[in-house]
This record gives sequence, structure tokens and C-alpha cells, in this order.
Amino acid sequence: MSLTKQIVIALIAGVVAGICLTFVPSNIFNNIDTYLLSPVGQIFLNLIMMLVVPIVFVSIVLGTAGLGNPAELGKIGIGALGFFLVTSAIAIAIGLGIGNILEPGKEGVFETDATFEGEEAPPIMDTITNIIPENPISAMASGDMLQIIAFAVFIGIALAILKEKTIGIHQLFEQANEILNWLITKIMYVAPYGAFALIASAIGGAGIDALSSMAMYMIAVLLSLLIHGTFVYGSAILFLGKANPVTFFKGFFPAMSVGFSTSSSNATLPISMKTAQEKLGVKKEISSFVQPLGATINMDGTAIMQAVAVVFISQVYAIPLSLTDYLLVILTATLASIGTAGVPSVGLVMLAMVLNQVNLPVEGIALIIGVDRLLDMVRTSVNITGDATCAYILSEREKRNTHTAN
Ligand code: DAS
Repeated sequence: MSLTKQIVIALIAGVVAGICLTFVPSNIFNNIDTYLLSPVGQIFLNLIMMLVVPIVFVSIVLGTAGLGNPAELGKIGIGALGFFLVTSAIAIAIGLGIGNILEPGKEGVFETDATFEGEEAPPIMDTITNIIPENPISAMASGDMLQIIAFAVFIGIALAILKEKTIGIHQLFEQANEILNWLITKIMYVAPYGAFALIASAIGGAGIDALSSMAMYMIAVLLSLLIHGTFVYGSAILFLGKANPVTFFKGFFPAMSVGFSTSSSNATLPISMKTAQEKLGVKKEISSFVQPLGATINMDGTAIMQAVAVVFISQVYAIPLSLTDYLLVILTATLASIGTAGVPSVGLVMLAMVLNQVNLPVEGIALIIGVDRLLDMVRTSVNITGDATCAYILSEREKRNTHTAN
């Protein structure tokens, strides 16, 4: 049985187990979660997170070197940034629209004993100026993805220009890439067990009450994610990439299932790139540059959650939003995702920044925390799919240009 089928079966079994766990007394669930589900899930997460920094650094060095010259790198970079910004704005508009149509915060009783300490996302200008690392080693130690990407790009450009002088180092990076890919393949055998444990823990932890009282909110987010993930990305592949969306979604599904299981774009990055290159034929140098960049600065799924959450919280607290507020949400949510890494629940941190911008109570986040872990699984899948869509389109266009030129 293929690994993808194993992961899907594990996820289905995990959902069933999670629903069953919502009916057991909380002390029993807590013991099952503490001594079984969480350790298994965390071991799987740590195994793949262990490879993220080396994979991102090595693949961007090789990707940048492979693009050959700064002009080519600039073309791919500008194409990717343009795609990321436009799709993020569309995603937020979809979330705001669905939130206003379904009005999830208008009806129902929303109580919670959860609390949320609003941790601020970094100011956007700090993020932009800090992209260049003072100390690349500490950037790697702290997992500062934008700084790691920037340092890797500089190394890659040097390799591309120095060519034969540094052929030994280039081969070293190629061999390091082989080692990391071998490790990913082996670690993925743990994926079904990790997927089962993570989703059973998330559903069991949410509990039936939260799931029922927040049903409309969850439906609004999931519907927006579905529209954006299928219609927007599918149309982009069809009209911009001149390729078959069905081929793309079928080929990328294994990575989507890992993104769903881990709720972390960064943790899924090794599998996302491997899947894009091996199943979709995305050019290695484009995949190695675009997907790590996207995992860090492009989070359409997260932007959708933020848009729906803003509408939901404004409805629950009966604070009307003006058109200016909506435009501010689109701008802030788009920019907020640039400075934060793709790790579980980072979307809530950015949501605090968006709520502050439109003077909505940050404590409203406590209403959605109970079901956020489940929604995080789906929106992370959308996040990584958006990154892969961009890489796929740029790669398909590059192949066509090369074919035309020959
Ligand atoms: N879990 C984040 C990611 O890895 C998304 C989020 O928190 O919204 O993409």
C-alpha cells in the first residue's frame, strides 16, 4: 500500500478515534493524550522539523546556484512575490465575503474559559530590515527562516558566479542534498503513526461542545479554504501555467496530507519540495527557491482564517466594520504573514496584529482557540499548496520558454 494511502487511512482512523475520545471523561483523555498521542505526534514532528533548517539552506543554495545568474533569480523571485501577494489578497477577500454571507458570529452563545495572551507579530519594517542576518549561524540556530533564505541566496549567487573555482563546495552541497533526501524518505515511514496521533489529539482535545458551538465559524473558514484552494489555484494552474489542475492536485496530494497532519508549513517543506520535484516535475532550482520562500512569507490559508475571524469577532461583539476597516484587514493580514514562520498556530499570533489594526478586542481570539488546531491542519495544507502552485506555474512557463527558444 502506498504511503499516501497509509496516511489517509491513518487520518480517517484518527478522526474516528478523536470523536470517540470526545465522549470519554477528560481525565482519561488527558492520560491517553499525555502518554500516547502527544508523544507519538511530537516525535514525528521533531523528526521532520530536524531537517527543516539544513534542507532550506542546502536547497536554496543549490536552487539559486542552479538558476545561473542574478537576472534569472530576479525573474523567478519577482514572479513568486507577485503571485504570493495577489493570491493572499484574493484569499482574504474570499474570507471576508464568506464571513459576511454566513454571519457565523450573529447567532449562538459563545462562551469560553480559554484565554489568549496577545503575542504581537514583529512590525513589518523590522521584518524587512532584519532579513539580512548579522550572524547566519545564530539565524540557523534560532530557525529564522527569512535570514536563512537570504544567506543561502548570497552563497548560491557566489557559487553561480565562481563556477569551477568552487566546484568542490558545489558538489558538497549536492551530496548533502542527497543525504537529506534519503533521511526524508526514511522518516516518512513514521508519517501514518504521527498523522493518526496528531489528529486524534486535536479532535479529542477540542471536544464536542466547542465543535458544535463553533460549527458555523468552522464552516465559514473551511468553505473559504475550499474555494480558494481549488478554484483560485486551479484557475491559476489552468490559465497561467497552461497545465491540468487535476494532475497537479493528484500529484501534490501526499504533501498536502503531511501538511494537514503536521499543521506546519516548515515541517512539511522537505516533503513539499520532494513531491513537487518528483511527482510534478517542477524544476529543482525553482522548487528549491520558491517553496521555502513561500513557506515563510506566503500563507493564504492563514489569511483566510484571519479574515473570517475578524468578521466573526466583529459580529459577536457587535462592532461594525467599515470599508476602510476591510481594506486595512486585507493589507495587514497580507503583510503580517511575511514576518512569521510556518509553524503550528502561528496564524493566531498574526490575527492579534490584524485585530489591533481594526480596533477589535484581541480577547475575541479566545473564542476560536478551541477549534483552531483543527482548522490549522486544513489551512496549512492550503498554505503549502499555494507555494507549490506558484513553483509549478513558474516551472511550466520556464519549460515552455526553453522549449520555444530551442
Ligand atoms: N500552521 C501555520 C503553517 O505552518 C499556519 C497557521 O498557523 O495559520 O502554515
